[in-house]
Amino acid sequence: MLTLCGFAASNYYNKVKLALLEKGVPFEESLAWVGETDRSCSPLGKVPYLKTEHGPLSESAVIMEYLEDAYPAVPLLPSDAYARAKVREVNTFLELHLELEARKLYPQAFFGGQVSDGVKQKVAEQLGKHVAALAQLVRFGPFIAGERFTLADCAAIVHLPLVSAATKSVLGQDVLADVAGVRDYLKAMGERPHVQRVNADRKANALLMMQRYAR
Ligand SMILES: N[C@@H](CCC(=O)N[C@@H](CS)C(=O)NCC(=O)O)C(=O)O
Repeated sequence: MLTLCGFAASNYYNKVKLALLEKGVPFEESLAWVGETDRSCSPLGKVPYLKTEHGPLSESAVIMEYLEDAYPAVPLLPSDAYARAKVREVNTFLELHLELEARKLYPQAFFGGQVSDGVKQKVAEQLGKHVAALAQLVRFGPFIAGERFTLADCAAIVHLPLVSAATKSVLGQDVLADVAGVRDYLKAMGERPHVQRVNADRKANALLMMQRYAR
């Protein structure tokens, strides 16, 4: 049995959890807060990490690819090589160019910290360019990379709401507000039963996390 380790308020944890649920792969969850992770499984102490019968795996993108290879029955990538690459392209823009950039705002958006004006200005500039680039790639047809639910949807569903919330809160403007189709897409994805489970668990875990920080 696979064990997904981390905490359900984490977007990267939830991306993998959603992939496991959508693929119908049985798994258990094991709560590991940042600072309490098993470094023999996750060398940088990041979550999520996955315990498999063969040993541990860290880095969510690697875990997603492993799940595709090891559990191909319900694929989250198309079979054609170019189509697979196009899904990975959308995924890379979402994670590398949007989420990682917006993440610089999270200390102020979600953790009561402060981000300097210099950082805010740089992030706003970068996200302006990167969001326009992503808009060129997304399909919403009805899924983010086309006709099928893929691993790029797992990423979009967990990352896009955070990018919106962080930029709205810290920059005063949701950088995704003008991207046609995002709002309807997220609404439609939110109706999927597995997304609803992930979101319910996320909310419960976020409360727990706040209580921990308040101690
Ligand atoms: N590249 C990593 C990023 C994961 C990540 O940043 N996780 C956050 C929680 S959402 C974390 O563990 N942060 C603690 C840290 O970076 O030390 C992945 O895709 O798994």
